[in-house]
Amino acid sequence: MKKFNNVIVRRPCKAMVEGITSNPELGKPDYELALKEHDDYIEALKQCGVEVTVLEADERYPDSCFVEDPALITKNCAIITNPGAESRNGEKDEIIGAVKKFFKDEDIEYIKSPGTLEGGDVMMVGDHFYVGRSARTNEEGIRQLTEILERHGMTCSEVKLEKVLHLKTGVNYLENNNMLVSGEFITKPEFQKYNLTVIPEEEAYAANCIWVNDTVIVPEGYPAVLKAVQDLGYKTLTVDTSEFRKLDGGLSCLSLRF
Ligand code: CIR
Repeated sequence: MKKFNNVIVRRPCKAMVEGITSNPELGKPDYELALKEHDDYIEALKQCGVEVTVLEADERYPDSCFVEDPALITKNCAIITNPGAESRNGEKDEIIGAVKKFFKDEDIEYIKSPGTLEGGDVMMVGDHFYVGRSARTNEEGIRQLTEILERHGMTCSEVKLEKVLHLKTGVNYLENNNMLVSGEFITKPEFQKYNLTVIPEEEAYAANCIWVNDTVIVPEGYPAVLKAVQDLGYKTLTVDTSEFRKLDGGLSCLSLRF
């Protein structure tokens, strides 16, 4: 099934070495290697049949390659978020130009302060959106998102997060009722209706896989997850994301897919 035609990514900037991390013990990202991994990521997306828009690196925002957070794109509207991380908040103004190439002004919505929201907290399952209440996404942000989605014919429900950074750090939907779950999401009542694949603790990072037009891109180096996804019947591609992992980032964070 071809669902996505377009993807937006932003090149990593040199300042990424100063990006936010909860895992400083992994060390600073190697910028040159990050660029190579980003090239591979773009190539994998192209193999999934999408047109990739590549935005220029923005040195003012160390985490700006994680374009999933300042915007949320749905089939009916685009939503510019209001990132809860202070050093990232300005990224929302820099993604608007790219979004405007695909959406008319009246179809672009905005999350406004005091509401905060980051796209990594939003998981799309058909016309329903699960949104994680996290350190980055607050109650008012969720209220505004719900109102916007309902106005555009979609629905939304909240998932409380206890441990992970973003909702999609630990749970991802692979279409066809298939969902990858790790850690705190394994037992969430709202996910029990899906065909759950439980990700082993030692490969938890790889819960962040992305479905792109019937291919699933899996981070390189997680054999149990790769096999589980292949056993579900998907064609797979792997991309090494080692340098983005050092900043708590994964495959979904690096693109907007629509
Ligand atoms: C941050 O802490 O905001 C970045 N270092 C990582 C963002 C990852 N984005 C995502 O999970 N959607």
